[in-house]
Amino acid sequence: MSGFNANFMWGGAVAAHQLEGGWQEGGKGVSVADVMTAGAHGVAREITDGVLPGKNYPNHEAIDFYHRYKEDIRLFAEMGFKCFRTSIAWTRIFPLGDEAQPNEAGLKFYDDLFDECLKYGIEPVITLSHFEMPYHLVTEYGGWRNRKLIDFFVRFAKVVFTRYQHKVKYWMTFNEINNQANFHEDFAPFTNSGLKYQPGEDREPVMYQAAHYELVASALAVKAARDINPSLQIGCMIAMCPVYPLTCAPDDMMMAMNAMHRRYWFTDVHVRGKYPQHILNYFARREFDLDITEEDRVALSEGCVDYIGFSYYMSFATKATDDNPQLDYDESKSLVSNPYVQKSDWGWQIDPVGLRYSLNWFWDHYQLPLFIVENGFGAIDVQQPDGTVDDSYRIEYLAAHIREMKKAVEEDGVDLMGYTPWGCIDLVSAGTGEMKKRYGFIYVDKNNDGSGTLARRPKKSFAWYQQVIKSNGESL
Ligand code: P53
Repeated sequence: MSGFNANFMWGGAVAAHQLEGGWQEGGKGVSVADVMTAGAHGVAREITDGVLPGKNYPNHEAIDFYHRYKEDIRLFAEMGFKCFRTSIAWTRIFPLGDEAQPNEAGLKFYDDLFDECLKYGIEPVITLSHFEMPYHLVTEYGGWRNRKLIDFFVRFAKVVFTRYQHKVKYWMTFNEINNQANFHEDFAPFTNSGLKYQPGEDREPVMYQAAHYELVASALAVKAARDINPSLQIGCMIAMCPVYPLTCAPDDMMMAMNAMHRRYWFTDVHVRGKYPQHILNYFARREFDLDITEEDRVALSEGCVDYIGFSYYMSFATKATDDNPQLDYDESKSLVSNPYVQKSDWGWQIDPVGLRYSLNWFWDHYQLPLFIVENGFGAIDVQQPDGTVDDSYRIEYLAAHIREMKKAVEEDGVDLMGYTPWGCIDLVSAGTGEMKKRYGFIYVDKNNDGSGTLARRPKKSFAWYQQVIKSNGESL
């Protein structure tokens, strides 16, 4: 038993659009996150045609990190963060996405932000595309259904790799690239890929085409990073929700296997540089006519990632049904409730053991270093009249997950680089646009309707996580 190594990367994770605000400052362009209204559990966020008057767009101000980042990073430093995962808002660097030259004011903002982190010895970990691509690329090009997006993304990647190579070592290309496996809903296709579908359009091949262009763009970015500075480490970012069979009936097991195929082939391409045969056979069976060229195949094989970043919040369960003889997994209708686990107020299945399982699954498949770049408990926190928040349920959730992560490292021998819990400071929920779905160690006084002073205040979990880091995961 060895425990976590001495340079284990404890920290926290956020994404630019969910906390920065300042949506029009420093020359920033409109992103896909800027045209999404606030929803709620069971109420989808509305994707509007541009920014419309009278609508509530929670990401426009978010928690105003754009102006308050010094105060927030000081609090992260107080907790003892070794690293801080955020994203670079593409629209601060290329406001429209298709410009030839980057926006200096945007580049300067991230220079200052990274300097502020480094001042405290906090290493920035950066996602290039986290649900915030330029909206102009949606209206002018149809989002990632268009091959031209590859060049725009690679240009963006090269600019930021070059600019920040001495400040940022760890990068990831596309956040939760596999969320779009759930293509029947409007959310993931839009946030992942800027896809808007025509009524009646066959969505599935469009999703595979968009994902293919993203995978090629990711591979070309990895290759570019190595040319710019071989010390840069570029990872992928996968939303890991392991899919269990509801029973041990063989068909349920095959259904779960197919589900894993359909959700995680993206990882195979990122890591091994080629498509797994099962998905190629599926494309052939469904007669999808995808634009995948020989040049693309070469690019994929030359741009394999250095590590696997992933989020883990919950596990899924599935079962075979009579009306599905091929046992095809369709995320919008193949999921069932797991009777053995509890659920959050937003219906997310709480399953710490699933994290140990996921770590082993990734390690067994790929033998690449792993990085848990998101994990956390979205809950309604109540601030007491004296300003304190007792979020013991969050401490319990995180401690249970860290215990399982420890077993994966100590008992199972998984190579784990670090752990950055999601929403280390309260921020706008991606899925619902709410403020009230909180994840933070730091409470932010802001409400769903946009009211609040934006004041920051550590919760009970703040001191707890400080001890976790200080003891390198021993004191839980
Ligand atoms: P929210 C679905 C399933 C798993 C992770 O999510 C997901 C989603 C999308 O909602 O997103 C990731 O805010 C994502 C973050 C997001 C976080 O999980 O809906 O990378 O941007 O905020 C939590 O509760």
